[in-house]
Amino acid sequence: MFSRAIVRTPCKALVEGITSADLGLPNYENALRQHQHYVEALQYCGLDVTQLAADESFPDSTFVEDVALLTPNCAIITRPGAPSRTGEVAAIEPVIANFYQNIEHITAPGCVEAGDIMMVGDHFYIGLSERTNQQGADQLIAILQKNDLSGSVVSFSEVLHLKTGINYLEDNMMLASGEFLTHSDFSQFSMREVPAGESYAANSVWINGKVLVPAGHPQTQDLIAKLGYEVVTVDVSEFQKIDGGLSCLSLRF
Ligand code: CIR
Repeated sequence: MFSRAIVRTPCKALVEGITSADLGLPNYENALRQHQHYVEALQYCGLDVTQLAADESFPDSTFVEDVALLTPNCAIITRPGAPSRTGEVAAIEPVIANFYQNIEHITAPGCVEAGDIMMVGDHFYIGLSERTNQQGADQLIAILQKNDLSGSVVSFSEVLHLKTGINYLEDNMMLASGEFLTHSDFSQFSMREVPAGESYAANSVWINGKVLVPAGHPQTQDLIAKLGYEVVTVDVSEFQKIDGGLSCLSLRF
């Protein structure tokens, strides 16, 4: 169960965020509105939300998930692999220090973005991507082991971050699309396939027995509801325009 979340208000420079999508530029006013609804959805899931002020120095700074991994035993400040995002960590550490005494760090030449990390109980799957390298994963696994947790690396090629394509819905269930459906690292889990045309909804988020699902993905909403979860839909279409999903907009702990 989670009790808290940290989010950061989108900045006006959001329109300059890194993107591979062909969906046009985000509209700032809409992004602000959608972000506020996202905060309300987190609160509805029982989380006490700390909302940080917009940081104009970093266009992608609203995607706070990538800059830290918050576990029950320790916090780990990552080292984003995107050069324009590396500096985001300095602003998040003092915030995390309000909640954690045990703070560890990924250091050069290691790179990790926590969108590549999926928690399954005490184990953390670490995707190797263009943003997370082997050195970063090795450092992270050593830190996890020191803190009575474990980690393992996952190779993939089709998406930006690991959690762009697969997310744990608890109770041994994975919600997945594409290459992850048949990935040998996840063969022990019960796979739930994201319906065709809705792959963006693979990034749905389990929070305290409810599941946040991006609006506009009715078949995925239906699938998750049939699994017995209360579905909470949130429109994050402005963030999708710059490759952001539901999970990246918060740190949950
Ligand atoms: C980026 O490319 O870094 C941002 N535009 C999107 C980050 C999305 N984060 C995530 O999936 N965890």
